Amino acid sequence: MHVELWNDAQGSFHPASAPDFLPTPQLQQVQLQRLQAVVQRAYDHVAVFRQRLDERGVRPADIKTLSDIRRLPFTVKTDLRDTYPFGLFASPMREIVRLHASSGTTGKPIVVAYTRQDVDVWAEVMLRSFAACGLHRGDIVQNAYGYGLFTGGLGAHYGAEALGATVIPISGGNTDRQIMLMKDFGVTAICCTPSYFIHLIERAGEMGVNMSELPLRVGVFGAEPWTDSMRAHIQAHSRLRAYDIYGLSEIVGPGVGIECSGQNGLHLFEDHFYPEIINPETGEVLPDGQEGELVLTTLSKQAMPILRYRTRDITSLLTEPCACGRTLRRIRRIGRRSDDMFIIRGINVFPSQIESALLAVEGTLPHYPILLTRSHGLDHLEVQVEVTPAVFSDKVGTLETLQGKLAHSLERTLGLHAQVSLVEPHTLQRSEGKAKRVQDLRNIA
Ligand code: DLL
Repeated sequence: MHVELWNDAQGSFHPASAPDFLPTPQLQQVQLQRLQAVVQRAYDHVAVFRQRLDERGVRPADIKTLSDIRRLPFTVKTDLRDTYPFGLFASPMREIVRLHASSGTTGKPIVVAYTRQDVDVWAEVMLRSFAACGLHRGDIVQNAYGYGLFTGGLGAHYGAEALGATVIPISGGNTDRQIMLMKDFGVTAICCTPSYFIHLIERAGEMGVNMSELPLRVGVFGAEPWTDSMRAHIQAHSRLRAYDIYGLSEIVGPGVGIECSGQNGLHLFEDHFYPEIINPETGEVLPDGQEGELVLTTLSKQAMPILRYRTRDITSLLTEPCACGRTLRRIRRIGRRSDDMFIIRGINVFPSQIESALLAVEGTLPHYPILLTRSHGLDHLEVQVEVTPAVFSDKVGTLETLQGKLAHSLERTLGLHAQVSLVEPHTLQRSEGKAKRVQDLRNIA
């Protein structure tokens, strides 16, 4: 990790000497060198990439400028599914020190891998993220992102440790304990999903703890879309400033981009992740400022380099320079996606996963409206399921058993609890075109 180079004699991190402030021509030089190396690596070690480049008649040596990136093929989520589990790895297993996983579009998760150097780069971008929102040594960081296969917990953990902050690795859940520790340990920063923090505010109120009287200064919130009005709510009910952090497992996890004190767009760590914005319909690259789908290329990943990954997240690249002085380009906050994935309690869910979980149980029909609501800051997922006439005419006990089986199947597939409501045959509205399965009543758009 280069972080040592950016530390002062006391070992404190100095953001000003990090690449965040490189003059653009120098940054572009770094990007080009890394792009050339990563394309070569992907070509040499990953059969899918080699085959796709060969099909287009493109050789790694053809990448002579940054705009040559447009000659490379896109990578999409299903490529990770189709090569499950290890087909995109560019390093042998003995060099891979970590695996994480995230929801795929069907039952199988997508798997991502890191070498020692990848883990260090990840810690570096998370450290730079924390520094951008004003954290430093001496801060006490409560990390309520989930630890485990999800990238949130360990990603934030390593970054906060690299910064030299004190980390409380509490993970998600256990709300009352979160509040007790916040109070007793004098926590100054919290990392979690914004919806969970809203829940924490509410529960604290019930427990007689006034968030505004705690020393909390900074919230690092992400993993799901949230609006400026949610930010206003959070900042009005606590003393902290709420910062938006963005990332995705396929690229690294959290730490792809973060807001600075300007809270006006997220700086991308583009010395490691190269951004483009495309028209999601045509794939055409759009000029800066125009809204479209964010495409990212990993510039330094060893274990799993990804070329031009279509994130499905809709945003635009902001062109004006930022008052903070960072030269890293910014993206507008992400409010929606171009596919049907939704995020509930930080967990990514595709309707297709719900379908396969339901159809794995006998006695249901493939009509299943999905209802998302929020109460007391907590997201709630309800799936209505139409049962077959045969099951319906059966005894009440049969319906209850079926309901239990469906809930269990959903929980196993999605990793979260869903309420299952059974309805009579032929009562749910049939769609006449593309089924709009998800009704999101959480007021976050
Ligand atoms: O959610 C990584 C992460 C952890 C980011 C903690 C921030 C904090 P995945 O589970 O792979 O990774 O989900 C990635 O979540 O493509 C977006 O659609 C959405 N997402 C993540 N951060 C934000 C954000 C992590 N700040 C998917 N705003 C991404 C809006 C976000 N959407």
